[in-house]
Amino acid sequence: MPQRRLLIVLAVLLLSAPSCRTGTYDTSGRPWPTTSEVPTKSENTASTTASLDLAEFSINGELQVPAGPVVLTLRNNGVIEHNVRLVGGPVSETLPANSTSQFDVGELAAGTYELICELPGHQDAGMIATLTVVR
Ligand SMILES: [Cu+2]
Repeated sequence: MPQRRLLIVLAVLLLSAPSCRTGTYDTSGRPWPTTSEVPTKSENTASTTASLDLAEFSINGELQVPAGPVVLTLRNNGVIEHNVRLVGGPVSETLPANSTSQFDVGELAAGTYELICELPGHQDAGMIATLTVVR
């Protein structure tokens, strides 16, 4: 009776499979990893974060970063609003006094870049700095 034997094997498999799975899921007590915790191949280069302080009228802070993706954490310590333009590249949002903002400037190759505040008169008053990107 080979067919009957096969049916018994199938029945045993069907009955045992759910109980195995239940044990594995319920006793771990740990959440499954979310997709954000599993890096994809295109995201395996972590971006560098550098902090810059804005004021009347200056741009100071971490002005040397390694080549690659760069995010600038801007802090406006001044009493009026400011922004930051990577000359030849993107511009940040305009920050009100006493606020912070993340400014993703993208991927930077080694070299020097000028950072300025674009609000009228601010660059001439001193809001200009050189960001050095090193290999
Ligand atoms: Cu400014």
